[in-house]
Amino acid sequence: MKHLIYLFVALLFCACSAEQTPKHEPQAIIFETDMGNDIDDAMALDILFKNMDAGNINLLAVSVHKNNPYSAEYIDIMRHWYGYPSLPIGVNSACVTDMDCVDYCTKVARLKNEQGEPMFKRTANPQYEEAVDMYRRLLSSQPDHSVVIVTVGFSTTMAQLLQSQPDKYSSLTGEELVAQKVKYFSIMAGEFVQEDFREYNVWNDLEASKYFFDNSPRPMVIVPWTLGDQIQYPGSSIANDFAWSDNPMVEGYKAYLEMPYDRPTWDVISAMYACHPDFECFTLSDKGEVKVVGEGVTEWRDDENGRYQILIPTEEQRKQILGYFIKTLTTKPKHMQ
Ligand SMILES: [Ca+2]
Repeated sequence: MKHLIYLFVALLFCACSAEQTPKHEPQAIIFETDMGNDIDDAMALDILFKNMDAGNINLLAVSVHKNNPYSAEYIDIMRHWYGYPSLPIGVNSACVTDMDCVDYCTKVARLKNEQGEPMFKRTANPQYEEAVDMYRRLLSSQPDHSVVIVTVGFSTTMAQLLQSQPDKYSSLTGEELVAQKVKYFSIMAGEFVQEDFREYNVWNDLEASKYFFDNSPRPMVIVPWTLGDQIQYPGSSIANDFAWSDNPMVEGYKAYLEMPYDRPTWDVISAMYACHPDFECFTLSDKGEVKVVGEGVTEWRDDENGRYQILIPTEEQRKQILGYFIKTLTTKPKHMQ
């Protein structure tokens, strides 16, 4: 009986769910994404919208640094579908682009329904703000050390933000503004298990990655490549759990690779952590520093005064994280319930 009680208490602590009653004010979050390069960005944005629904977070904006107009259009489709059509979207007209990826954003934007009309609602003639301007505008109006930036693509915009100069929104430089307003970065980047591994988000904009890791004035909680690979979202869930509606995330998943396939959840973990840092589904490494060397290898150095920590959940916690993903992604958005 005693064991059963312990089990119950353990389950209670680890019952991570987007619907859990918020313990505090909604966490302000900005989502920085290379939407379109891999499907985990779309799954991460789903997690953020579901936590908006639950009152856990206040998603201030989405900033996209993939230089393809369909990436912003896909995010626009998602904000309509999840019930947040006025959510600000920022775009970066000075970014690098991986053109070799399978572009599910374009495919989903072009989908038609049985009447031959676009399958998903979107904004007519949308106007998007430049990403760095949007960050400066939003950050300057937020309380000090209050905003979590979930950054799950290249570091292009983050480096540009740190290097930005005073403007009409703030008399502070970008680095000063981030130091004052950002709580921490929840970031998917790098690899610390496999030697000489050049991680995608790091090498695609190498100079920006080096600048960001060297100069960030605020802490980072890092999801490395191996962790994302250890938690695979099951393609069977995509195939079986979403019959209740056409869904842009699901259509993106189906368009990205040949179904059925399981997919690592790199960016999804960074999004979940920002929504639930207090939950006992996560273990953090000791503090340290990260150096980007060569052509995109990330080196870790233990340092008790370091700015960075790596997420290192146990095998049991990884199962709980996957359970959270399946439960949350398959939940209907609040406005459809
Ligand atoms: Ca990404």
